[in-house]
Amino acid sequence: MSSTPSLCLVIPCYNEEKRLSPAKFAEFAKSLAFVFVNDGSSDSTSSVLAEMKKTCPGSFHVLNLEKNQGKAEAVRRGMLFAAGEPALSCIEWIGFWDADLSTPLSEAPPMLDFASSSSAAAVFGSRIMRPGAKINRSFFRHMAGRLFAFLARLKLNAGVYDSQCGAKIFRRRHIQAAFSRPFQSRWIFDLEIILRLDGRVIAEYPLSEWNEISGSKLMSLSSMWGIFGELWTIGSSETGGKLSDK
Ligand SMILES: Nc1nc2c(ncn2[C@@H]2O[C@H](COP(=O)(O)OP(=O)(O)O)[C@@H](O)[C@H]2O)c(=O)[nH]1
Ligand SMILES: [Mg+2]
Repeated sequence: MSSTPSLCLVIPCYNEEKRLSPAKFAEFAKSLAFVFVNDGSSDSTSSVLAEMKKTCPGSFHVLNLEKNQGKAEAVRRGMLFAAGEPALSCIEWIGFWDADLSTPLSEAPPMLDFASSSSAAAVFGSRIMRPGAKINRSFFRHMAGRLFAFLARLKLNAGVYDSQCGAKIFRRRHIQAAFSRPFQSRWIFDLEIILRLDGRVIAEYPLSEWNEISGSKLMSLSSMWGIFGELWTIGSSETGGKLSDK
């Protein structure tokens, strides 16, 4: 791996003092740059991040949002920060990655190689259950994900296997198209990104490993209703609510 990072990952952090693993991020500080977005956490996330930054000042950047804005807005702000930060201006790929490292950071370098050798504008991590891959996901979540993908195809013509995985990377020149405007949805902004990138190639990278980590702040039975409800509403102002047939 080269010493100049080619990939910067934005890590949205909301009350992550217990789940953040400074050692795991430090292990990748030579090959990756990180922008941690502290989204108005009320626990000690901000001091954990400040300590982490001291250990790797060149690779770790911290953006503090005063009030909690939700994952979509925290990611959006982090992506725009990374794209505009002079110290990161040589980095061609910028992405976002869940703080709990459900997708281990060891997936990032091969995903970047895959992306760099493609013509894709964006590459999404995809939790495809296949021989040899360690995808540790509950049966319920897996089935909910399959149903969601089916409905997303039906409603938006979004033919993507896994739109909701929290590991996605983007070529720098497409970041404005995907992130310049605030998202309408709270849970499924990933689908809004797909709609915004209409006409550009989005590739899916089959992850070798993904682990369900407890302590989810986004997913509950009640949020499922919100998620399916948002699917029905987000389309209306994004490219007429449906991707073009290509
Ligand atoms: N900024 C922000 N991030 C959040 C919020 N809720 C969850 N996240 C982040 O979103 C990512 C995924 O959250 P997680 O709780 O693991 O949800 P999961 O997708 O159900 O596993 C983590 O990086 C969280 O810190 C929130 O309100 N604001
Ligand atoms: Mg999680």
